[in-house]
Amino acid sequence: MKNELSIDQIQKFQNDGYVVIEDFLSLEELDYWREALDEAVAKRKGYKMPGRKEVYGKGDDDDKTYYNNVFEQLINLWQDNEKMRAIMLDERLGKMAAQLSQVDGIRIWHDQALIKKPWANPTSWHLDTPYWSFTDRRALSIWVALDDATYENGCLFFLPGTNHRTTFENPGIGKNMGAIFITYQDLVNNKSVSAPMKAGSCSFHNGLTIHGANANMTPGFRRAMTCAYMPDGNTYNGTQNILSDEQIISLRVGDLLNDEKQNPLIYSTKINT
Ligand SMILES: O=C(O)CCC(=O)C(=O)O
Repeated sequence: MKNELSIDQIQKFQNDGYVVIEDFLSLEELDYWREALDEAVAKRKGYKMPGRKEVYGKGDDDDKTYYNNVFEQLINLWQDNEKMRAIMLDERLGKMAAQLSQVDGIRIWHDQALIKKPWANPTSWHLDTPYWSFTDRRALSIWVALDDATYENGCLFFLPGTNHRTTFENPGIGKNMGAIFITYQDLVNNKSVSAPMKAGSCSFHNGLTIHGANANMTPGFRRAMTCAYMPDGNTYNGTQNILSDEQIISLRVGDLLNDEKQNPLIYSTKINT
């Protein structure tokens, strides 16, 4: 795994709100991630999350059939598959996320497999952090290509630097590709940058960087394994997102989100010296 970051990569992430790392995984690691994904997806039997069909705040477009054909979205596979658990709890990933976002500690918010099936809809321009149950401009995600991600099958696109200009207002992933520019009219002329990736390459993006993906115009699959990271020390903001009904009942706005079973601390400068 190419887990050592250069100063330039950190700087690029800070400036542009994303960075691509080519050939992040070795061929053996890529095989292992794919195996983990296949096993974990098969075990889920269509459930989006352990024990739950829906995710609060996702797919809230009226037309669920449209959203369901943007990608197959399976969340927190680390919680019910040993291989995926080993992958996601790897402190090297946590250290990269901490270095890029310049924080002392990193917790998993949630992992997710995002599988664009043949002929899938595009992923409209959106932000991530506003979906989540905490409010932090430094939150970020890793996105690992498990198939070649191409212009034809749905590679990612970013609007560089928008992480410095967006707020927590988010129209979400709906049918209107450009809905976000109704909210952020001042960003409508920004140039987008594509991020085609070979299988095994990855990107990190800040959750407030505007990003999206092409439709899948092919009969093949575009599989990606991703993980959203929460800087340690964050508190509950009243949004349910991936939290269970039981957790919501016991949480008060302002409570620390530090449940190791839900949001494990995978790297901290205080522990990993
Ligand atoms: O894979 C996609 O189509 C979109 C990915 C995305 O929005 C994300 O990882 O935050």
